[in-house]
Formats: sequence, C-alpha cells, structure tokens
Amino acid sequence: MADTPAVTCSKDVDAALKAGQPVVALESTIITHGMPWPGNLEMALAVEDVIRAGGAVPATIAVLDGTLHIGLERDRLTRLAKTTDAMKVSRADLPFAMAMGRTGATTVAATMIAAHRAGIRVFATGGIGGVHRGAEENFDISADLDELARTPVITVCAGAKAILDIPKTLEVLETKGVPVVTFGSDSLPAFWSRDSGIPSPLRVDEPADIVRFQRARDDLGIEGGMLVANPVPEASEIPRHEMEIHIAEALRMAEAQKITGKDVTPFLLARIFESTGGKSLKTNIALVKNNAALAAGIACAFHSA
Ligand code: PSU
Ligand code: MN
Repeated sequence: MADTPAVTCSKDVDAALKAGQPVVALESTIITHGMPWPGNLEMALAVEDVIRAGGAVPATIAVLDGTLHIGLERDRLTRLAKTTDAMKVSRADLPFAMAMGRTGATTVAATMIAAHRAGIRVFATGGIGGVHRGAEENFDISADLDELARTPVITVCAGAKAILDIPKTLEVLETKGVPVVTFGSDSLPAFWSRDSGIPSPLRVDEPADIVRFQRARDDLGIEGGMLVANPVPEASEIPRHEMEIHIAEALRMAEAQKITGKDVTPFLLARIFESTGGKSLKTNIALVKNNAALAAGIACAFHSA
C-alpha cells in the first residue's frame, strides 16, 4: 500500500501485503465503544493471536491523532483501548477525523474502506450494524449496510444482534445485492445465539467455497462485499429467549433516555453487558475469536486456491 502522511501500515502488515501473505482486517469500535477496559485490550490482543495462529497477519484499524493506521503495534493498541473519548467513525466522518487530527475508532463501514484501500480482502468483526427496530419511525439504518453494498471486502460476523430488526436488515441487504452466507448452518445466527429462527439466504461449509463464490462474483464484475455469518460456538452461546429479556429492557431504557444516532448501538451494548452480569461479554469475546479464526481460514484459502 502507498503510505501517505495520513495513512500508514504497521511494519508487520506492510511486509505481509508486499509479500502477498494473507492479512485479516479488524475493526476498533468494538474496542472503544463495545467493551470496557481492560477486557477490551485483552480481547483485541487475543483476537490478533487467533489470526496469527490461523496463518494470517492481523491488521487492527483505527485513526490516532489524524493518522489512519492499518495495523496497530501493541503500544498504540493499548493507548486506543484506554481512550475514553475516541470518535466512532464511519464513512461520513473517517476523513473528518483524519483531517482534524482526531482519534477515532472505525466501525464496520470505516474498517471496510480502510481495508480496501490497503488491499485487504477479509475482515473479522463481532456484529454488524443494521436496520434498527422501529426504523419505520426513527430511520435508523446503519451505514454498514451501504458499505457492504459498495466495498469489496468479505466481512465475517456472528450475525446480527436482536437489538436490530433482523428480517428488515436481511431485506435491505437483499435489495442492495449483498450476499449473506452462513457458515455451517441453515439458520442465520443472532450474535450471542446460534439461531435467530430465520433461515439464512445462503450456506457454505468450507472457507474454500467462500473464495470460489467470491471469484465467481469477480468474474461477473459484481462489486461490493459479502457478509459471512458464523454462529458462536455452542459452549459459549446464550439462547435467544434468554437474551430477548435483556434486549427488551435495554431498548426500553434507550427510549426513556432518548438515546439517538450513533449513541444507540454503544448504549444498548453497555446496558446488555450490565444486565447479563458480564455473561454477554464472555460470549462476545468467544464469538469474535471464532470469527477471527474463520476469517484467517478464508484469507489463507485465497492464497492456496
Ligand atoms: N454491533 C455489535 N457490536 C459492535 C457494533 C455493532 O454487535 O461493536 C459496532 C460496529 O463497529 C458497527 C457499529 O459497525 O457498531 C454500528 O454502529 P451504528 O449502528 O451506529 O451504525
Ligand atoms: Mn444508527
């Protein structure tokens, strides 16, 4: 990748990209807005280790004092994890943070933009943003969905949280032509739970099949990303009916406190962590690691196929 003063790759990531080795991008909003310190740093380091163990190089992405970093060295990652006032940046404000010398954590949308800029094809996250419940009133639809439609990065997640309206999220993805592929299951996973009760539009059972699918898309000149949904491991899941109670309570609190815009997702996540007494956090960490392992498998399959 051509570095500019505003965009820079870490040494590891730069060397891997130049040598044509597999690289997996990671977002940073989950670090600053998704989990409390110091568990957030432990999670970020553990996830990077999973990617290395899978034979790929991790590239955690964030803006630090105006510089967009593709790959964060340990001291920078620690600094970000301790930052309490980082911006949460998406397509609209990623370049603003860069221009204004700010520190910002990247959402799924912003991470996809940065990964594509660097030539990284695979990205692991926890959950994507989507169509919020009540979207017909509040118009709250995440910019992640538009990004998936336009930026060619394969995004591995654990499905959509039930804080979203999952059927509406699927409808928007279908309209935009974004393939939603569940790994090893016929049912779409719902983040903490393996089964949302909604059938997955598509299914694959091998990383190599995802690569084959992507190559067929390339062949047809179809742009945009692919969403891979990876169910949380059984040992770490929290069943849907159990989560529904916590989600309903969090949604009630968000409404009572008139939380809007960018603050909605972090607010709901924090309330759910509190109300499950940290149990949801454990599941969250397990599923991100699981996604990182699959993303590394896909990145490696690109190189062996
Ligand atoms: N959903 C989760 N965990 C997260 C996020 C979403 O289960 O950490 C973060 C991701 O970075 C995602 C962003 O891209 O929130 C979406 O925010 P919004 O809904 O404001 O677009
Ligand atoms: Mn939103």
